[in-house]
Amino acid sequence: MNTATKLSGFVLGLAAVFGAAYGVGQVAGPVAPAAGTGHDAADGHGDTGGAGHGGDEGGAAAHLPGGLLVSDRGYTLRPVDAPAGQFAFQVTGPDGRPVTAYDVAHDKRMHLIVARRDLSGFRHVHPEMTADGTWRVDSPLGGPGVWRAFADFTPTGGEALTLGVDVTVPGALTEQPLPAPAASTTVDGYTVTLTGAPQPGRTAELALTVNRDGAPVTDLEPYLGAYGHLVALRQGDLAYLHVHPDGEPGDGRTKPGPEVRFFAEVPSAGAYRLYLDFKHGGVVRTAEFTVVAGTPTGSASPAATGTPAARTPAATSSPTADAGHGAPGHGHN
Ligand SMILES: [Cu+2]
Repeated sequence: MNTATKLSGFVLGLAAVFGAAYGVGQVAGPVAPAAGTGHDAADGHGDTGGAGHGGDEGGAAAHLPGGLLVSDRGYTLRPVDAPAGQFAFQVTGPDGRPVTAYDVAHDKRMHLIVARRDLSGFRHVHPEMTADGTWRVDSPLGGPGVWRAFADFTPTGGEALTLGVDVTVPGALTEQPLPAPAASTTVDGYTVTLTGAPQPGRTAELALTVNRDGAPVTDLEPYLGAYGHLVALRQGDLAYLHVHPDGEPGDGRTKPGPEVRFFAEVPSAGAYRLYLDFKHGGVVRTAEFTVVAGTPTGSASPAATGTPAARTPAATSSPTADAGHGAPGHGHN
C-alpha cells in the first residue's frame, strides 16, 4: 500500500489526478498535453511531487489515466454471465484467480461506475460480492449502446486501481450529443452551479454550489464519507478521473453545503463530462456538467485558477476555449 498517496487524495484533495494512486507526477506522460503546456506541467509536478511514485513497476500503464485498461498490474476486469437485469463481474489477480480481499475506500470495497460511450447514462453503484469473488448488482446499464464499466477498487495488499471494460447492450442506438458547456444544471429541483474550470497540467479549484428552490442547501448529507463525489470522463476515450473534495464531514472545517470544493487536474485539453453525486433528504442525485479544459495561454498567472473568471473559458484570449463551442479543443494539434 502506498498510504501517503491515499492520504494525499483523502485529505488534501489531490486525488484530482487521473489514476490518483499513481501519483501526480506521472499524469503528463503519453497523454499529450496541449501545445505550450510543458512549462506549466512542470510546475504542477513540482507542487505535488511528493504525492508518490508507487506505480513505477507498472511500466507505461503507470502513466495512463485511470479506466483505460481492462488489465493492469496483473489485475483484470472480467464481466461474467448474469441473469437478465443483473450485471456481474470478477476481478482476477496476478495468480489468475478471482480476487476476494479488497480494502474499503470511500466506505465501499467496490465502486462500479458506468457511462455510455457517448457520455450519457452515468450511474455509480455498489455491487455485493459473493464468496467466490463475483460482484453482482442490479444492472445500471440504461439502454442500447456501448457502455464503459469502471471498477474502482483497492485489492488488499495492492494499489488502488480503476479498470474499464466495454459492455454492449443490443438494440437501436441513438447517440446523444454531448451537452454544451454550462455553468449550472438542474436535477430533481436542485440547481447546481459550477465555478472554476479544469486546466490541463495544473491543479484548478472547482466549486459546486447546491441550491434548492433558490435557497442554498446547507444540510447536505455525507455520502461515502464526503459531501460530494465527482467523477470526470474525457470525451473520446472516457479516461476516468475520480475527484474527492477538499475536506470531509466532521473535520471541523468542512460545511455541509451549499458549496463543495474540489481540486482537479486534467491531463489534456478537451471536453470532459463531470458527474457530481450528492446526497440530500436521503436521496443521492447526480448533477452533470460539460466542461472544456482549454489550452493554457502560457502566461504564468496561476492566480486565475479558481477565480470567477475561470468559470468562463471564453473570457480568456484562447479561441480554442470558447465556452459556447461545445467541441473539444480544436487547435489542439
Ligand atoms: Cu462508489
